[in-house]
Amino acid sequence: MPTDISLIGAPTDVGAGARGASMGPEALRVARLQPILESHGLAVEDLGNLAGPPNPWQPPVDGYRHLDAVVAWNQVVHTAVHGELARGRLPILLGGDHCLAIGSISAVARHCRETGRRLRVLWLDAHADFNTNVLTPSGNVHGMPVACLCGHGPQALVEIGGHVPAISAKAVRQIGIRSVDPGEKRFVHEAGLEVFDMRYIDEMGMRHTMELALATLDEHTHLHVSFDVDFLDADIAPGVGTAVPGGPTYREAQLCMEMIADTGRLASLDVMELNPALDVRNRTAELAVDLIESLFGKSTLMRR
Ligand code: 6HN
Ligand code: MN
Ligand code: MN
Ligand code: MN
Repeated sequence: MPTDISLIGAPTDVGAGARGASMGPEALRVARLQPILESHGLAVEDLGNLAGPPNPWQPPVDGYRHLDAVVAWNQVVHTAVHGELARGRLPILLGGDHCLAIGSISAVARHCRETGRRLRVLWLDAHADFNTNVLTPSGNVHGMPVACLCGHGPQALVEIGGHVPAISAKAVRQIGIRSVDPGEKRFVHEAGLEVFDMRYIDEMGMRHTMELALATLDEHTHLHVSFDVDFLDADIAPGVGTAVPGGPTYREAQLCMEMIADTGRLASLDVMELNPALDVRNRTAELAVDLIESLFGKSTLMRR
């Protein structure tokens, strides 16, 4: 796992149904993400914020809201994330809404193809984000990134990484899922996505869930974590645009992050959907930073 980290801010909410995720990168900085990671011996460079078009705040056209702006933002994210991977660094994308995972994960997938690595994506989210323009109830592209990455979406998004599909559904493990739209549900099954939903976590526990989600990693695996902050239970993480009750508790989320850290394979990260306009005194940003610390190996006691 690289220990040189690059923070990349992507201050936009073009793919979301509520305004405010555009302030996510700054809230994570205010919550001291960089100094806290540095306190664990990591070398962290903050590249500042990417630039893209403003949010037009228009209704959907053809089942997509703001498709042009979403494409433009994902192109700059793709270039930035791929550039940092090529420099041998570990990019942390500070979102921004979750549509930007198209740019980020397509860059990771391209880097894996170029370097002969095997990709595993952990999608931590309340939502499956597997809608299409036909299935979507909202037209918001942040509900579509996994489908786009698997080749189901508008050409301009599906082709961003230059390889279609950018990833196979087999590379993905979804964890924490508890809100899936009716048509989306059928499509998730049809595509064969591996989903560890809240029912599964309730019955089997977070430990067993993560053992399965992290099974069959090896030294050639590039592990990407796409952390949608609404993964967390809405009671502990109010600062998100699409909060859903019944998510992982603080302890379950910590264990999830710690078990990912233990693999030593984490090589890129998205931190998405944090919405400071809906937060309470930056509490959700601070919680996200606390969990990211665990993801990078902070543990209560020295471990053998
Ligand atoms: N997210 N399934 C809903 C939709 O509008 O497609 C919600 C999507 C939420 C997306 O939180 O990243
Ligand atoms: Mn590369
Ligand atoms: Mn979500
Ligand atoms: Mn999401």
